[in-house]
Amino acid sequence: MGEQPLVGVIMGSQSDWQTMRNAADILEELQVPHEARIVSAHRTPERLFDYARTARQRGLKVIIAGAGGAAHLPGMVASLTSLPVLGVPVESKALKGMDSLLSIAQMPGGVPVGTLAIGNSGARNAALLAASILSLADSALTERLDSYRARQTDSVAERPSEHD
Ligand code: RP5
Repeated sequence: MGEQPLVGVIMGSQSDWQTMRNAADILEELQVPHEARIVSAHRTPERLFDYARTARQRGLKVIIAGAGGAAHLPGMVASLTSLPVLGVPVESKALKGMDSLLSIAQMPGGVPVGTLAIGNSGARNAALLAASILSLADSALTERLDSYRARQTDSVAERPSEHD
């Protein structure tokens, strides 16, 4: 998207993109200007500091941060900016994302990260929540979000089918 990004979708590794693209896809669908970047708390700490410290002045309003395993990225970003940070626990191979979930959710009081579900659902919901936050000051986005919900409701059949 060419416009000034309002949502930053960041992730600890290229391997997280398969999950985090679900967030980017929803933002695209809702026409929310966004950017996607790889920012690792462990491998590129200087990039992390720079990204988080300049986020507000660059015009970002919400940051969605996805990471797996020892998932310090969302918490570290939240420590460096007062923008809302939504954390997505990426499913890890060894512990199926329980490690990611607990390391993102168990923040000390005073440094909040809004933690979503493990994996693709969490990434999708982080984007919907980011859009919901932005819709507080954007009535056109509110309409797009409401239409999204209405389409979702309409897509649910009343009776189960024999064919999935
Ligand atoms: C974390 O380590 C990343 O967020 C990723 O989920 C996990 C594994 O990274 P790779 O070894 O696949 O680069 O920092």
